Amino acid sequence: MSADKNILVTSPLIPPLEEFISYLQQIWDKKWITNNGSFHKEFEAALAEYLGVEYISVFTNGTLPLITALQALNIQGEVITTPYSFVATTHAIWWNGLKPVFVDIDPVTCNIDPDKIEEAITDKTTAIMPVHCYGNPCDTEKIKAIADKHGLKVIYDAAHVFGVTENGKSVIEAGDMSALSFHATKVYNTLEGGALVCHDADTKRYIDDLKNFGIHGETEVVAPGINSKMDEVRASYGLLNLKYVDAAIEARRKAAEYYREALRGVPGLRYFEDLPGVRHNYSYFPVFINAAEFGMTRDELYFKMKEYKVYGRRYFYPLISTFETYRNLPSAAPANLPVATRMADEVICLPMHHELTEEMLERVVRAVIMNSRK
Ligand code: T4K
Repeated sequence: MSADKNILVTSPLIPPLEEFISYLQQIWDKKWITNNGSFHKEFEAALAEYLGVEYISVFTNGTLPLITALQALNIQGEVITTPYSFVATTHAIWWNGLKPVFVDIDPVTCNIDPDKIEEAITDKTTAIMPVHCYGNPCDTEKIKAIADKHGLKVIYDAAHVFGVTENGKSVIEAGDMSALSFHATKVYNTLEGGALVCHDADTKRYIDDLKNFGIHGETEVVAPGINSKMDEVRASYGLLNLKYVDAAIEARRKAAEYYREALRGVPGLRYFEDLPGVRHNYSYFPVFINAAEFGMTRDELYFKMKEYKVYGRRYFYPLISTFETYRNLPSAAPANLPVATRMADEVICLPMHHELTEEMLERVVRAVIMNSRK
């Protein structure tokens, strides 16, 4: 009985060590360890196929592709975004010397509310950076219509949608570019890593230059790029991990099914159902606590759960717009972001990963229910 064991919010997908060692052996033999090596090339091709996209560039993490996308598209002035995300989304805008403009979210998906985007557009707006939060696809059609009408670029923060499809199509095909994260805490990881998806060979070439200091060929530097190249060790690990990700997503789906069944009808507790036509990846399992109906506040529940050694996380609280760097922006005013403010105050992400056993799931549910009025 593992009653004393901590149940953490996530656990990384790690490939079998023996298989990884055989890949390492090949790297050791070749003595080619970074700068577009053979595993890097093989990994990009395998990823493109797995994700159903044509042009993808791998990076050292998920933040640098966001920063690089803004540079590759020469974005200026103001960028419309969501406050309900990991802080890297807004930091990427800030690192480019651009002004983030926060727009409220939709309570059904926790994604930017497309109906509120147009009122935030000014003559300085050049781009929109939405997030497919928790793996729920944004309303990409509506966002595209607004962007086309106003001549804006769209860069999706696609950190949470690895492998997610909508009506059979990869969600990361939407927009001008999409940035993925392969961090340890994600559905799929390369230790640290990320990628940028674009739509044509010339743009991919330019992105590949930008992630290599802007170097093109041997003697030319086409732009002030950064060093964000993935090394051979991580590329080989990523290649290997692709073999195991489908099984991991299936295990997550079963965990989500268990939670939904066990928590159905708990007063004051809400969770997402699968969206129609979407193949989800179950990257997170957020629940939202209405204190009056549930019987305690989100924070009370969060700390009570810890007493049962169940470690949820309050993703995404506090809102990005409340951090010191951003809180004085006019769009950061809580009155401008009522839905995001409420959701951030109500959310707990329950443990969600591919190794949760039925016994662990039961313990999580018990820790939640014991503290509700049910
Ligand atoms: N955009 C979005 C929407 C994102 O969510 C993220 C990252 C990014 C962009 C940026 O992508 P990257 O540059 O990171 O590739 C984590 C991650 O560091 C971050 O990648 C992630 N989002 C964010 C939502 O969460 P923390 O501070 O919560 O991580 P930490 O260290 O507290 O770990 C959480 C839990 O995971 C631990 O309780 C145990 C488990 N864990 C973690 C690690 C690192 C493990 O079991 N093994 C591990 O190796 O930020």
